[in-house]
Amino acid sequence: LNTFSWDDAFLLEDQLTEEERMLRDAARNFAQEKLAPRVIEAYREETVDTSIFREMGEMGLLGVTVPETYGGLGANYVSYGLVAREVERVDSGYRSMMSVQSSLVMYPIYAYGSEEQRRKYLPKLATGEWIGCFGLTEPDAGSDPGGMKTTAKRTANGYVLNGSKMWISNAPIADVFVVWAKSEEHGGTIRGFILDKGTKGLTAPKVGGKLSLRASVTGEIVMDNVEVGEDALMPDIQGLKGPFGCLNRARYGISWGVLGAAEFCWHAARQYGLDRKQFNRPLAQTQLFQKKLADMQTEITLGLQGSLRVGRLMDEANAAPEMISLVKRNNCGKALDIARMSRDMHGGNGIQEDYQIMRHMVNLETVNTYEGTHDVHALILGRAQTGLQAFF
Ligand code: TGC
Ligand code: FAD
Repeated sequence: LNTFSWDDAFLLEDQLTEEERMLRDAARNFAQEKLAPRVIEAYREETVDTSIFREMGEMGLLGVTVPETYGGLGANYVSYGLVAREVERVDSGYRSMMSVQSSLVMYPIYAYGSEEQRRKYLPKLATGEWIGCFGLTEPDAGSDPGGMKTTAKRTANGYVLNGSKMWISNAPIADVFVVWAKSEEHGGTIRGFILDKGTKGLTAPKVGGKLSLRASVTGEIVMDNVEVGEDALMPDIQGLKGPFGCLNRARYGISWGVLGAAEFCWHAARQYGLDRKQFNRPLAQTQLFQKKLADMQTEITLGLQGSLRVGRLMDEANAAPEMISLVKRNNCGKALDIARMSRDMHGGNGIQEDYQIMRHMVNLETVNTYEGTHDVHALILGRAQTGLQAFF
């Protein structure tokens, strides 16, 4: 029998290809060298550093799965997940910036857009020269996006959009806005539009007062008679399956990402327990402490295997949305539990910014809520196994 690697219990490493490991290592080095040194201050001061997009673009971390013809990396979904894990090991907000750009802006333009739209937007989004955002949620339509009020009405040359979106990552700094609206011309069906910053009537004020995800900026999108040409409509998608198709990819990436944050909290708790003595022995030499470490190790190991399995199925085009709900829900909930446990195991130091645990913990509160709350994913899984839908 083999020796046991405490931090890679099921030998995930052996299940990756050489290419996947190389990209993962590059993402890890980038995250540790470029992102980690600035995150504590960025979080405290709630400042968003837009140069991060260009730096991520240079590293090839934007649009990992988008074909190279459009500036992407043309890599697989397992690679995308591995990148999310490395970025979120530093901060969920940085992963959010990366995953909105990749899965919620570049993916729909690639999958649903016209050739002109792909050529116009994707290369600049891939380099990070342009920043994108994704507007689905509204003040009165969160878990139930089908209840959105934003409308698109036909004009002689295109469409006029009215409505407002709420809680939109990257919106205040965005150049490109992918927004979803009910189109009168299409009988009230939801359609996707690409809006450019600076269009008359389009504004994106910042949402203030956030106590979570402070290194990533969040805003509203206000559309007051925003007139666009026909070329703003993404031609190849209709209905809620448009935004959900993007969310499948982002939710999958999150399932890996949160485990990066959880691993940070677990490793820190282990080290803290080895270093700190109380009652004349290391904290790590107590049964309760070891039980908590074992729980963390178990959940992270199982969660990573789950995400890897779903990633491989995505790469074979054999994944179902419910599989993604399962790993998004499980891994977010478990990562949040692990961060809370690690906070506790650090005692008073657990609330101190230098230890970085509390920041991960409060970030994970957001990640457990966005892209479908923990309970909404339970209802998706409940519907899939009973055939009964319990949303309303
Ligand atoms: P439902 O009747 O279930 O479905 C309507 C249509 O959509 C299709 N569909 C999907 N297609 C692809 N992938 C999926 N995952 C899909 N889920 C549903 C479905 O087949 C149907 O198609 P058709 O052709 O028959 O019309 O719709 P519902 O209104 O009953 O949905 C209920 C529910 C709760 C499942 C859904 O609304 C939901 O998932 N709610 C959660 C909302 C959400 O996740 N919002 C995320 C906003 S974006 C965000 O948070 C970004 S944060 C990013 C960051 O910073 O990292
Ligand atoms: P609600 O839907 O009002 O839910 C409140 C509570 O009720 C939750 O616990 C929920 O689980 C529960 N609940 C809801 N319906 C049911 C039901 N039928 N049965 C039982 N319980 C139910 N959205 C975007 O479009 N783009 C973005 O870029 C984006 N970024 C975000 C960034 C941040 C920092 C945050 C906080 C949110 C972001 N969101 C974004 C919005 C996010 O997706 C929503 O907050 C989320 O979908 C939940 O919607 P809600 O906040 O309206 O909560």
